Amino acid sequence: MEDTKQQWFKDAKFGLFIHWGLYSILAGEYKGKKTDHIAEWIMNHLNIPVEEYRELAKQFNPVNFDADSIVEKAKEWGMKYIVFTAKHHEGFAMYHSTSDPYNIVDATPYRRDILKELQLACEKYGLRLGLYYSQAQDWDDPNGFMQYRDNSSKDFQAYLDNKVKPQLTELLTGYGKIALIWFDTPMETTVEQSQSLVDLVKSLQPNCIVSGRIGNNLGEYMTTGDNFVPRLPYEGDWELPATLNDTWGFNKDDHNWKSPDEVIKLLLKVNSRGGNYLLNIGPDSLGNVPGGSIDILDAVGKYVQANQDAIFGTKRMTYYPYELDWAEFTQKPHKLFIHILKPKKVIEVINVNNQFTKATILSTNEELTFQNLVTCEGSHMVEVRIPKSYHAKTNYCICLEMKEEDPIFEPLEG
Ligand code: JFZ
Repeated sequence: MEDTKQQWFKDAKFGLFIHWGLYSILAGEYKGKKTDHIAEWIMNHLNIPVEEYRELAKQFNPVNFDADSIVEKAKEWGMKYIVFTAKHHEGFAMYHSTSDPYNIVDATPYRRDILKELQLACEKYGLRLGLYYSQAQDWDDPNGFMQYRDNSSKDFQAYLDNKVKPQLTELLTGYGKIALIWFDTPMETTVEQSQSLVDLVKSLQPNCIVSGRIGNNLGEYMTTGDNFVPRLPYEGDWELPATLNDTWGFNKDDHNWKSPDEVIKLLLKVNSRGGNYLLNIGPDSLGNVPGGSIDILDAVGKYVQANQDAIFGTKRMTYYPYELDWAEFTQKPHKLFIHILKPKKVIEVINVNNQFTKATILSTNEELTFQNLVTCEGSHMVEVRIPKSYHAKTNYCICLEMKEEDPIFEPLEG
């Protein structure tokens, strides 16, 4: 394996995104009006004036927030890194900013530095800590960009110099090792401006990775949109940020939770295409993580723990020209993993021309009967018999060992 500072990112596979800010207090509704958009955008979508929005800080008192238990859970779920919204578009700092009093310590009754607590918990449980920082949009700063508004009179450079750079410096000097900065929505940021932020990050922490949304192609990995999975394995480093319902920030009315099965399938799809799955939770105004998301993640975590060997240490799949609704594949040298997602009695994988030497249920090591076969059309396939006790089961993984390093998938002919 190549040894780069970004190797941890290539190996991470699964991370926890945390969207949390003053918008969590509103939970999707302001003065009787509901937003039909993602909840952290409520200030923008409902046109809440800055002075009114700022008042929210005075009631932010998330007494139930427990960094330790969230990070402990993330570890249990198999996640390797956390990305926390240090400052979202609303402009409020969720850490003790010394350059701007509009922050969790100086502007709220809570007065605790949430980020410091997350840092210590991450160090305790061995997870990496990354920070979301909205570098272009800032709806609180008169010179920060605001999408869907006229930004032409703004002095964006002044905002970068007076707010962004001091805050990035605080974040990269006060909270230990920062694994990555998750920049977002660059809008009209110029190449020079993006570059100056990259330079600042690297001057303070050379190993801190910069996300694709720094803009101007200066990021060190690609980020896709919510739940957008590339069709083909993607060669570079990439990450799919995803919600468990339809919002990032907490919305009390959004109960559109994905099922654990959907989430497991998505995780495997992302991993098999060589990416990391950054899955979001949105704590509420008291710091509680919605029970719905905990339940899903507990179920997903069980799959991940039982099948670690087929997730971590895997590499981007050799391209297979079929989509199977009952399975996802992952691979490692000399191993092909078939994640079984629908009940099966026999499985057939066609157009694969390897010499398979052994088949087992990954989590129990139980050996399975299998055959390398040639079809009447002359293409190759492998057939594996599933033991009776598994016929009704879903979400288990079969490990096929093979002589060759990689699967040899035959191209489609006709
Ligand atoms: C951005 C934010 O505006 C949003 O609030 C949230 O933080 C999310 C993770 O990131 O939203 C985007 C930005 C870009 C895309 C999708 C959502 N995109 O490129 O598809």
